[in-house]
Amino acid sequence: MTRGAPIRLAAAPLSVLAAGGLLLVGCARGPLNSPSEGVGCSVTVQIPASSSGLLGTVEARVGGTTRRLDLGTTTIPLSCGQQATLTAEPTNPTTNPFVSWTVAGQTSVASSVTVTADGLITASPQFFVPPKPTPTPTPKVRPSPTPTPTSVTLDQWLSYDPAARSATLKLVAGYKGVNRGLSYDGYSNGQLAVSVPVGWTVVVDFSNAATINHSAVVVTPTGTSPVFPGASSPDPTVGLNPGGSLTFSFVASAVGSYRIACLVPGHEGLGMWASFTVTAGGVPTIHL
Ligand SMILES: [Cu+2]
Repeated sequence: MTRGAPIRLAAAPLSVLAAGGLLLVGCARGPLNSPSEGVGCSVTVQIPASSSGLLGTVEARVGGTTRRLDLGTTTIPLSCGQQATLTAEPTNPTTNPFVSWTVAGQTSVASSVTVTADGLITASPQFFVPPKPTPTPTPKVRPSPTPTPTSVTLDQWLSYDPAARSATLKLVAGYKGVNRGLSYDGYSNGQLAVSVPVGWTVVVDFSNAATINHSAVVVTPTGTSPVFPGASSPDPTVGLNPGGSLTFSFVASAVGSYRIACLVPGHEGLGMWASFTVTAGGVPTIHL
């Protein structure tokens, strides 16, 4: 058969279809039964493209010939009045079961429908596509707030923790041999002046860098005993051995002007004392 073959060959379409061609003799006019030419009858099967690919087998049987259809749009010319049976079988009935055929605007839930070509018919199968799971929103990571510094370091000798209301004072007796070792942190005669707010805890890291024993005690200018419980290195009149170190702590529980003095006999009088003030408020300070 050729395109010039007689028009009304009712039997011709099937044989041509079987040969895989689409050049069918129309039922109306012209050599082609193509919708693009606006002539004749056909069924156009549209299988929507899916990201999942073809979800099932779609076939069109015309007469005794079955043709498998692929994704997209396939127009099968028919003789007007000719029937075509459209079948859709899901590849995976569990996840993508067949839903319906839509033929000429009407819906059929049967997986196989027979249409009679009375014009340009469109048909489309639908397979169930499970909805995509809602993506779990990625929890927004909140930028952690800049941590409040838990400790403020004023210098190498004094730091404090406002939240804990605690100050740490490093006292090195005889540091660098200042005042023949009768000094704290390199200062004597009250040149080292530390203050803390009342109620704060003071931790004293005391070490002895001198060649003789020394101690450290919070006293009044003329006192010989600690003004706050615990505000003394042990056995202060004997003192800590050279090279030794220890820690003691106390609560600065009363506002006032005090000293940190060495109570090894004679040392305070030779200048081995620092100024220690308990203030009514504020934050710890150190002056050198
Ligand atoms: Cu001393």
